[in-house]
Amino acid sequence: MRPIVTQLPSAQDLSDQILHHLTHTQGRGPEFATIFDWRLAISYTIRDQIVTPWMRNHRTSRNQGLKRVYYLSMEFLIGRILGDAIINLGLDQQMDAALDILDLDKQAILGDEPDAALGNGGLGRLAACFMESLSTLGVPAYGYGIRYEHGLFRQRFEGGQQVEAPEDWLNQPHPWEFVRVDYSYEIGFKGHVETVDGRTVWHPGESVIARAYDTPVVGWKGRWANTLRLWGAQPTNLFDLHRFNSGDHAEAAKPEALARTLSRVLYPDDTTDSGKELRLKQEYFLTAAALQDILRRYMDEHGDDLTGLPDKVAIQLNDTHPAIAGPELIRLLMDEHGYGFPEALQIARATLNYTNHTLLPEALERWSTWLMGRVLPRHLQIIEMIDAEHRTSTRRPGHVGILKDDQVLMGELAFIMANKVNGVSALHTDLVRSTVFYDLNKLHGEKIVNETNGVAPRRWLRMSNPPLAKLLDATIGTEWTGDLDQLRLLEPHATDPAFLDALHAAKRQNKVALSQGLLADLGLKADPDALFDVQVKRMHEYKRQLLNILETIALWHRIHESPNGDWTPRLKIFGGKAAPGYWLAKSVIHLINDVAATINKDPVTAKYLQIAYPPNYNVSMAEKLIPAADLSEQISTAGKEASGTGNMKFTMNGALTIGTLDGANVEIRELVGPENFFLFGLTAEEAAAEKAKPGHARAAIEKSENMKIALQLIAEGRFGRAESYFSVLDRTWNDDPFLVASDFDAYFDSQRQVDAAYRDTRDWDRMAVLNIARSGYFSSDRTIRGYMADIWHVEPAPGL
Ligand code: NBY
Repeated sequence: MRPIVTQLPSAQDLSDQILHHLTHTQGRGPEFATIFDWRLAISYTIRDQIVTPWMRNHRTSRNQGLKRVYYLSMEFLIGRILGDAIINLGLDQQMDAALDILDLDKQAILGDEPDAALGNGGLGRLAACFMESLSTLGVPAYGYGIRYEHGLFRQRFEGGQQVEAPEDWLNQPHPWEFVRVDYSYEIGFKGHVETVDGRTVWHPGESVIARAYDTPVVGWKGRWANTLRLWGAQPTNLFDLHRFNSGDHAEAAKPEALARTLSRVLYPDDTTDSGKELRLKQEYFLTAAALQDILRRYMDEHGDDLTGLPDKVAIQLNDTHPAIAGPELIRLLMDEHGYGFPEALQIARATLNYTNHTLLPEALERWSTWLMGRVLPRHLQIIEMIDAEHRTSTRRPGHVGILKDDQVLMGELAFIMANKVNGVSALHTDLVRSTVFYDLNKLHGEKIVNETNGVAPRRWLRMSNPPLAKLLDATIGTEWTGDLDQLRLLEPHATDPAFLDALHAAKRQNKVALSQGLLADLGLKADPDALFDVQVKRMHEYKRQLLNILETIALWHRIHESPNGDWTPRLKIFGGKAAPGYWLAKSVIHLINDVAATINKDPVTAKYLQIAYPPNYNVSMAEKLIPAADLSEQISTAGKEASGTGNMKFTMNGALTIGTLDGANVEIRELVGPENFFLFGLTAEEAAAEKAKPGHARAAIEKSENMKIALQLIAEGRFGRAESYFSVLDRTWNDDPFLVASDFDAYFDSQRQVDAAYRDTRDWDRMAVLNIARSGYFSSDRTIRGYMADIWHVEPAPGL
């Protein structure tokens, strides 16, 4: 392909175009413009720059008949778009200068953009990083998701307790999307199935229209841009005019109501939902719209013979949420295009792949056959056919299957319908083979592969950490941004005092910014030289925020015992939301906030220990917290965290990790070197054995002075009425399924090693350099290359 010679606009060009959009798109003169008007004008200016490569790439893929990747995900946790787009287009300097010309404050402009919070946590953020890396690598791809009107709820604290409020990002114009009224598909639900002349016909009882909203996703250096296509639901008939005119206004609006609820709100549970009909409908809505779109595009480009589909189409199912894609693709091939079941099955299986993100039994999706049969009657029939075929062909009639105890097991369905199944870290993939899919793996030995997660270095390093990015550019050049392995070039600098000083200064700059911003807003006076110890992620028992706060309490107690001791000053930062119905996680939030309130006003320990829990942790907050962290808390019960991706972001930003041998921690530790990582706790195998011992919790607590003290202080009501956390205490003493007690002493001791290590600033900074230098593996570019080679068998567009 010919080289791309796009001329970057100058600062003056940009400022002219911003003024143009301000006037002609926003309809505002500069003297009246609000920050919002300016942000939109700037966003349109940047969007214009993306549209050119976007359309060119679209033509290339189409004209050359390239194979495409389709990433189906119920979640895309994008966050803000503007800053990332500026960086990827290589326009940061020009834009800074343009904003100077216009006398605008860049941070205020960027900060005005609402987060697109269309995801819960790691799974959704992974999808967003993958979209960026697919574009960076020049792989023709579409992301398919739902255009939720309300993303993940907003969190605030009242009396230390989580209160949820609806998120409302679309109550203002969203400048990044293009609505495609021409790409609309009808999606049916319910109704009945009938066989006419040997052909099966499903007559849905209700239906909605899926309408496409496209957001271009630009990759590094603006060389390629793909489409994130989000579906919004529209009513098939606006309303029943007859009914309306006869005065029955509520009944007349019913079709509209169904449509509006379908894409209204993201389910806020980061494990799994309890079989809600609306959730199943959302999953089918996304999947059915995506598959119709994929088949339409394939037939446009390659004609009506769908047997060649797997040569041009690779579909990735992000967890089981879109796993209805298997039966739906078979349905389309059989009922709409006339293929027989065996052929349809074979085409579908060669096209679909499935990523597993969890081993937690309560998080594995299952739907009652009753609900499935009511909402998707034809699909239930097809699921029964797939199940029967699988039992016959594997000669395991009474064995592993999709249907069990009147339930449809979505993991089994996804597995059986997939060409490849992948785990998201080396350890997790091993556990996928040996636990959840033990039987199926024995039947299909080659199916499971590992693709360790990664994160996009453009957003998570270059954009979010300007002081470090600048230092890296000056030390090893700028190529690391598109080739993160180049961070290795830093290693020789680990012994260079001048470089270590510069690195220390960069980290300190981020800590000062956090102290003067977010932390000051919380009413906290943070010492930027204290150790910033950060645990940010969804609130979940297996992630063990409880272990962290109990250790904090024990430490507080120890400081009280010798207030003149040589303690290492520490700021503990927590961030994260609990699913609204997850009572235990919510009482841990309450506990952390109450402990913070007590400890933060204790004059005896003030020099040494503070706690911050800023509410409403989201992508934008992560971009501030991670670059300011010295210590990354990755302390899940071994065997429970599939991978983690926050752990990778911290490592590349020069935080050291305190962690268990879980998920990708294992690989992080191997790569950065065990001597540059604070390891503690039981292994996955030991944890499983420990859990099987009756009375393990009580036995472990009895052995641990520090744990006993922490629990006692809580029970005495030192932080608030003990009854508030009774359920937490009770569970810890009597059940403790995530082994907080068994790992407590190891964690406490490891934290004291952290204290000691942090006092040797030179050596800490040296370890930080080695963490950064060896983190290149955790670029999502590497992950995507793995999927390309092992799963999708696609190439970047020629010339990229
Ligand atoms: O996926 C996370 C894993 O916990 C983490 O270890 C991993 O790094 C990450 C990316 O692979 N899983 C996760 O975030 N899951 C969800 O957010 C989620 C959301 C919804 C539902 C289930 C899981 N659901 O069933 O509705």
